[in-house]
Amino acid sequence: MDTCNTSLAAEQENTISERRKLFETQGYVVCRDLVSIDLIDKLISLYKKQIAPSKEPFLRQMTNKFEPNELNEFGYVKQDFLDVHNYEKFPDFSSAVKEVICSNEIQNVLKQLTGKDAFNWMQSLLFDLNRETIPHHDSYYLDTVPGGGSVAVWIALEDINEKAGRFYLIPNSEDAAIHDLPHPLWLGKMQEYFAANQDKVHAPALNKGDAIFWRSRIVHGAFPIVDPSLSRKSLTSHFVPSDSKYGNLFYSKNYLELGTYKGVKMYSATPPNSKEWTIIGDYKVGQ
Ligand SMILES: O=C(O)CCC(=O)C(=O)O
Ligand SMILES: [Fe+2]
Repeated sequence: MDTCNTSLAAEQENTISERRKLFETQGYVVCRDLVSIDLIDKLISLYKKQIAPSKEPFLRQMTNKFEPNELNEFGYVKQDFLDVHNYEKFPDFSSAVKEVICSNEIQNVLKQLTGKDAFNWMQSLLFDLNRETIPHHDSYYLDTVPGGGSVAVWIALEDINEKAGRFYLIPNSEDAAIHDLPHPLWLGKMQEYFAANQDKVHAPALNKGDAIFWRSRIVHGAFPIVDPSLSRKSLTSHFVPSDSKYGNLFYSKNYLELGTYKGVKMYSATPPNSKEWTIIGDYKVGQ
């Protein structure tokens, strides 16, 4: 368990300091067999029993709205699930998410990679299907203030078939951090950067329990679906060091504190059981 590998060179085991160096230079590390399969099985079983068949509206990152599930012809939910750690009506499911994210395995790697003692868990996002995420970096949306300090993790909840469309990253892509543009223009610049750096794009094959940690300004996304009958179950989470301010390129944000789980401070964009997207205390950087 817990073998963090390089992504570009031959994937060899790394010491903690080598991992940290890779995270700093390349901007991400792939960690094989990091998360307990038992914890993932529990999470997926609750997802299949309680969440996928539910008629409840769930908060979606893509639309910032609460919407009921839409299933594709193979029975997979098309939309994303935002802040799955904050499902008050499904406490067992949310606990299973917390068990994964607050596990020593995840929390220790966060600390090892950054040298920070503690992290605030700002967001979680579960996918049943590949959403074909377009190239972007997270700092535009979510980061420390000043930026560059947040860390994200992507966890494979099943063996990911290449034809489901893999998650990819571009090593050393901080030079793409095109700031202060309106969203559509910025996304266009991200697409251009992706097209110009095709040869560098890295989409590691990931199996259930593997995880990738990346820094907030690393460009990433997901390749298109080749075989629509395949699911692509993943769980991501975003963290800021507890000694940092939270926000993004434009704002500091005061998210809602949800309490602590296994010593990890949890936050969410919305109060539990709300029916509307709520922005809590957004204010401009410097005000
Ligand atoms: O899983 C994906 O396709 C993208 C997830 C992502 O970009 C994120 O969580 O920051
Ligand atoms: Fe992202």
